[in-house]
Amino acid sequence: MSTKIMKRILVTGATGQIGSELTLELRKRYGSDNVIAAGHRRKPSERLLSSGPFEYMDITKRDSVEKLAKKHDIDTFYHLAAVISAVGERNPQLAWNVNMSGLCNILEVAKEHNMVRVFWPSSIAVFGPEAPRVNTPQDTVLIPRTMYGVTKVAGELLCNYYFMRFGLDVRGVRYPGIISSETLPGGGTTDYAVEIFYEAIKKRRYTCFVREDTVLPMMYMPDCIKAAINLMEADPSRIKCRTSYNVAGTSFSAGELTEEIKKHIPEFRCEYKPDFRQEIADSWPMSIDDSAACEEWGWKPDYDLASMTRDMIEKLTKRFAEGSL
Ligand code: AKB
Repeated sequence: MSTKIMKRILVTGATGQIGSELTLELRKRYGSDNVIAAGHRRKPSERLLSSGPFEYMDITKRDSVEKLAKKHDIDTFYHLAAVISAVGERNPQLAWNVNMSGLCNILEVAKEHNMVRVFWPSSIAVFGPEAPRVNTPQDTVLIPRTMYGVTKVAGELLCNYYFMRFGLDVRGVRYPGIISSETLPGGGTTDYAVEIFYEAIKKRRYTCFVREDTVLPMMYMPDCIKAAINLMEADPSRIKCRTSYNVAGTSFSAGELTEEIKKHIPEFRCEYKPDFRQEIADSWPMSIDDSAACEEWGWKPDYDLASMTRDMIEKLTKRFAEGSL
């Protein structure tokens, strides 16, 4: 197993919710010019553009991936580009194409160029209603009901295959819903847990697309970034799981989130009008057993519902006052 050092990193999906913040953190750690941000459709923010190199790339075209890898002498991929759950249910063919051919291209180029390491995020969407919903174990039955979940299960197996067959150092985590104050998520089932904050600040009202009693596992962005970086920087001998690790942040219901926001904004009101995303939410875990990640590479989240809510409200209030929300 490679003990070579990661020096030149390409982040796919760098304009997305996770990519836009992870790229900035990687630039701080590895040097601005050593972290290349790649995006496709979404316009990159001023901060992303001014802090280091940015390139357009079509992840579904192997040539496009190969060209950038060669041009920038890339040795590490953080492959975040994906179509997520709700958009994937509207266009399953697109989700299959982007998620599977994208991952295949990344793994092939990484293998062919003898790269040091690949990070690829899986999701709680790998689980379906047959899996235990409380404290969902690392190893359990994976029969997802969404195309996004299908591509994550297939992707996990593919990553494991490239590790076993070619010795490629691929690492991944199963992210829960991610809550963040910089970039909005792009069409997931857990998006309500981000939108609710934006609307609470802007309008003091929100119509939530899942029931009040819907409980899902969530994670605040600083923990999300910490999970990716800690896993990628862990000694290879500590990584026992090559499909993807369960990682937990904090679990709460939509109603509990509303109550927590009301502690800061007492006039805030939330209505609940479930749509097609309710069925997806009901097929996912309510909480996650992440003991393997904790024991093997020292995973530990920093934020709970109260500390995350406080920080989100502080950050979004500032952005609102500056006119950038
Ligand atoms: C989604 O809701 O689709 C994502 C996820 C849990 O992977 N946030």
